[in-house]
Amino acid sequence: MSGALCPGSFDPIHNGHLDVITRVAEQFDEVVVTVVVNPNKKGLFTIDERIEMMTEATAHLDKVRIASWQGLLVDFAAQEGIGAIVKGLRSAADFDYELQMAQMNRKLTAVDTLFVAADPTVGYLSSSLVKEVAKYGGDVSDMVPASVHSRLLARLAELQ
Ligand code: COD
Repeated sequence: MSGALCPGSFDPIHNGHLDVITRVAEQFDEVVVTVVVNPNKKGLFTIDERIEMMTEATAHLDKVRIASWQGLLVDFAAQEGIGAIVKGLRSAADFDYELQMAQMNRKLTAVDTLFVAADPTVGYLSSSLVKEVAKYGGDVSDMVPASVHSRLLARLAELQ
């Protein structure tokens, strides 16, 4: 069985992430979507909340499993017996950042990184922009799954 890792912060998952995950699931037998824990960065949502939202948003995708990991991603790939990391690319800026990580990961182990070009309908999305727009009252309801939207509005209201 060939598997792929789709890693990220997913704080929170948005429709650009979901598009990439859906397309990767069409190409691989199993996709392990991995919330990477960064202990130095406090997100808007806890890791458990992110996992819950991602589990709900991908419930219709049979081949997708949600996991979390703290540490080097290549160690998680080795633990899972997975040889491919798949990332979405929105721009040349993403490419510059991702290429360096892909080469480092290749140097550390034999893992390959594959890139999926963002769909033009959702390629402008990032978790930070979605949070910023929602914080100032902008409508992000068609940028995130419905359950994420309600949790996002509730969390922002709590913080006010
Ligand atoms: N359309 C398509 N793809 C998108 C979109 C969009 N609108 N938005 C984001 N993406 C892609 C991103 O390019 C990325 O590939 C993925 O979705 C996740 O995005 P984010 O923003 O949730 O996550 P990032 O970029 O913060 O995640 C970075 C990682 C956590 C994956 C990275 O830091 C990592 O691998 N850390 C583990 C520690 C490690 O191994 N460090 C050494 C690296 S060499």
